Amino acid sequence: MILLSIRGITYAQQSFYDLEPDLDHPKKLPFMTGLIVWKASLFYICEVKIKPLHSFFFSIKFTFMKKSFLPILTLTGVFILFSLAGCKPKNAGDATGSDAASRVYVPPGKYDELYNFVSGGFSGQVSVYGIPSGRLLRVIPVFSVNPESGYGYSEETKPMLNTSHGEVPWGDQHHLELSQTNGEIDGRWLFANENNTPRVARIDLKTFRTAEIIEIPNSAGNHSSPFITENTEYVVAGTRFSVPMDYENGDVPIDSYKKDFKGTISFISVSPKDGEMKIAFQLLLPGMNFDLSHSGKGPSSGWFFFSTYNSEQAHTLLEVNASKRDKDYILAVNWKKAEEYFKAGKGKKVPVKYAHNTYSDTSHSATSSIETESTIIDAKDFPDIVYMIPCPKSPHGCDVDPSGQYIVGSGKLAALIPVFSFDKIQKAIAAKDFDGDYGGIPVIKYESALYGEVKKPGLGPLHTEFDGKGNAYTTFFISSEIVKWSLKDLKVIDRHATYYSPGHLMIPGGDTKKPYGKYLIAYNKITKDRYLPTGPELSQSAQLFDISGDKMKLLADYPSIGEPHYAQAVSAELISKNSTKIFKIEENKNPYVTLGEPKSKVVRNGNRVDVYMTMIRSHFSPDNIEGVKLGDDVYFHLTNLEQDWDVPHGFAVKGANTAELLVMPGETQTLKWTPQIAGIYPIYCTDFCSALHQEMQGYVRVSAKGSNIPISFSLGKNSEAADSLLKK
Ligand code: RUQ
Ligand code: CUA
Repeated sequence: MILLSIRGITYAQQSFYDLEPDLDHPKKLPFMTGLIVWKASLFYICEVKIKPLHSFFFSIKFTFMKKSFLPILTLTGVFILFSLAGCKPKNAGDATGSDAASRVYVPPGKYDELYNFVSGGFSGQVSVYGIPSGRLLRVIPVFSVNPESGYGYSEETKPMLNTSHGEVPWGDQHHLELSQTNGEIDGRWLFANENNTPRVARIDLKTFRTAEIIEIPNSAGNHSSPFITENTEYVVAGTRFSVPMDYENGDVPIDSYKKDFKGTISFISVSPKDGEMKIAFQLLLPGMNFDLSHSGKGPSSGWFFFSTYNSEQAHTLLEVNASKRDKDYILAVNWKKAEEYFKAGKGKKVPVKYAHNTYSDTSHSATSSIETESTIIDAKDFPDIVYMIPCPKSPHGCDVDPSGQYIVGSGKLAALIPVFSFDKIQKAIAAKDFDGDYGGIPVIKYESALYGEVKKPGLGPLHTEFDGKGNAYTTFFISSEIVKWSLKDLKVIDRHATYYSPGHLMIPGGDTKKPYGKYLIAYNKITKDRYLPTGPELSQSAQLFDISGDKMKLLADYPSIGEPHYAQAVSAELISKNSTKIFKIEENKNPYVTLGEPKSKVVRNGNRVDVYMTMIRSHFSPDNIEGVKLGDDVYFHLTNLEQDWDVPHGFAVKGANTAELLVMPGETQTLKWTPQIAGIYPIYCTDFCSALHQEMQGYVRVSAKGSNIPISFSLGKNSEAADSLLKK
């Protein structure tokens, strides 16, 4: 009942809170009134109807209802009210016209203007779209095994998914950041975070493949990541969940949160030459949730900003307990200073265990090694590294404008958007204009850091990007809209509905010094009625807007893969000119490469059988193999001898429970196969590679254990019966 009361009050409170900013937004008034009636009725059900009955039956029933139905009911209510209140434009589907169609039309055979890299959320992958067409160009496997390419299945790629917890085959990928030089996208690498088992990946944009994955120790739920500094000196990784540190005993009661749980922000250095990542140092911070971040630029270069929530340090029912305080914090981190301390040996070395995996395009294999040490810099011992700035109501997005002067914090439950000024932050620090400390870290006075507030912007601000023309665009989850406002006077200029509930948004280069303010894409969490129904699961959706004029214009909708969070986009030219077409066969250093058909062979070593097999249009060599026995582990090492762009060959063998392979020109990949039943096993190519692709096949004979059939292999050696038929 206490819980219900809290819930009821939170709803009621929230409703009034929500209403406040919108009183002078007449269109929203009926909607807001409806919302309040709706929430009040929930409150009524909770408090008035159920409380007097107070029966065991009802509390059970309500507990169940609360868990499973309440959010759905609320959501349904919001949607009903949306349509009742007419918040949704009359003809949402017709909001675009033929002009919009021509703006996104890319004629057959023509290229898109931009590459758009989109995080896959719970799919663990990254997808690549062409903009403005919205055509899906590729899904890049990163943190999840991928049946399309054999990533995570082939012997060569398995180590990429190794962690200190063993192999993790499915991750949760939220944010992406393209590498930068002087605050501008340089087209070399794409960084991706994994939340669940904290990791950061680097994708090579020559090959569109994951080149490196580094695990983050002393972290859990790596959410404020992988944001980068202006010259890609560092990629950061801030823990979402505070936890006991890996180097301390973690077997503690959960309610010892305040005492034992800590947060960290890791600075991963990136080698300017080849991009290789290394955890340089980790900042130790008070226990709370770290959410998002962005680096400074221009005047604020050398600084990094992070949003945090749960400064209440709650460890249960966070939806209520972490929303109690009026303000949480934005962290301003002087990373240059921290780096100085680190280089001067001021950090503390601690024992940890984390995996570092790299993929080589010459050996065509990954290696995984376990690192055992990390350097901790305890922020409270160094008073000039970290400062906290109060920010209303559980901030989520933490975005820095192209000039590097303004830092925007988006409080999920706030009725306004605070914009902080870097100059004012510096002045406040110099004048020690503090309001006490939080866990030993100085708290700058809100007013002293504040540039101004965007008043009555909308409901549920989440993320902000910039167009480079003095405007900011913020997504509003609850009121389902994008709001354009001016950085100069913080006035709202335009608003446009999205369908529905946008999370992140992206303007190409929108978080760099040089945004390309022509397009904006909103990534919506809920699609409901936007596409043909596909059973209980509906796809998330992207919406492309033209922002070149004063008013935003909706151009197109297209479904996305997994759940997109952040995204990046860049002019196609910057990436396409460097795209790898083939791997040179003479540079292939895979230990199991077969350099030419005459070298193909099958070798037995105890119960291990290594098949050195080649592929070229349209046959395998060898394609007949005998002498494999039950109890053998067979390793098919496939080398694709092609040296032509876009001619991969596939490989499949019946009954293989380690998937299949897709091998690129000049590459070697290995499939491990442990046959379970004696008999004849066809093998074949799975990728339609030539007119005679269906002929690209062969057989493997598997004999009983202890049989004395010797290993033999051949290509083109037909039986006499078959050859005599040929002669006829
Ligand atoms: S999040 S919808 Cu994982 Cu970046 Cu804000
Ligand atoms: Cu090779 Cu089909």
